[in-house]
Amino acid sequence: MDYQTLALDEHDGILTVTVHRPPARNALSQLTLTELRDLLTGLSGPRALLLTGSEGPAFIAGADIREMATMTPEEGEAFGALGQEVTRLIETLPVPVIACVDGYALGGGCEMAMACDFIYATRKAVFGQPEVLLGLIPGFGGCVRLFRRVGVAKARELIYSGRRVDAVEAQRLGLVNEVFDSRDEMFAAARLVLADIAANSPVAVSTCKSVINAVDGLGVEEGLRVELDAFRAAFTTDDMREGTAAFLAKRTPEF
Ligand code: CO8
Repeated sequence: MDYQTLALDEHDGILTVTVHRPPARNALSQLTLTELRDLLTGLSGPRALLLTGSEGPAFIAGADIREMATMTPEEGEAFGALGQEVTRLIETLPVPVIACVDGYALGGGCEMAMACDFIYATRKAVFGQPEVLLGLIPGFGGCVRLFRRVGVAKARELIYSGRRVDAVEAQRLGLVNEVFDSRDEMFAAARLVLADIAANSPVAVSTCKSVINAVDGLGVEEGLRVELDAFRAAFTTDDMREGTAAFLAKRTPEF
């Protein structure tokens, strides 16, 4: 399929999705969000995804302010719902997703990154939720996901102030997994970690992702129940028989 605001590239089972709107600093327009939704709905095939922005000052400079400026409340709600749907599609994809952030990840850009499993960043990356500067609030999951990553006190501070943080501070806060000197190093490291993950049972990795998503917000007892059900289900898989047999036979498993 042809996309006007996305560039796709698939290598070794890793699909790189690049938001490509350089004149608008890769801001998320209705078209971009619709294209992301169409791409991600029912996506199967790739064993992992990298989400990034076209090379330049920004990863994604947020939701499209030009479009939002004249929206009615109903249009704003529909736009927010579309953005939330995209973040949820990313979050629940059965394969690992890494955000590769090189430049500004503001507002909806930070929210897109937070929907990914890990965030890798270059030293040039800048994160923030500056919606209140525009009379808006985070609408693509920022109020829901930021405190889960950085704790409620820091999330409140960042959301109320709109303050931007650089990559090193974002890593210290727990938002970013790793910081790299260059874009190339960041992509190489992302591919390396995905290659490591690819050596593991894909069913088990995907189950871990869905359990971690499912227990988010549950109490300990309920969470442990969800984990136990998934643990039980692992015993029905060929991967579990192969993985344990390979360990005992001192050979590499074939998943
Ligand atoms: N939307 C639309 N256009 C944008 C955006 C954006 N978010 N960001 C930049 N642009 C455009 C500029 O308008 C400018 O266009 P033009 O050339 O036509 O004037 C062009 O990109 C270049 O912008 P700058 O000259 O400002 O570029 P710089 O490299 O100097 O600065 C920044 C880059 C720091 C990223 C700066 O552009 C900036 O601060 N952008 C806005 C960042 C922001 O506030 N983002 C949050 C937006 S709100 C949001 O994301 C809410 C999400 C939830 C929505 C829920 C819906 C209900």
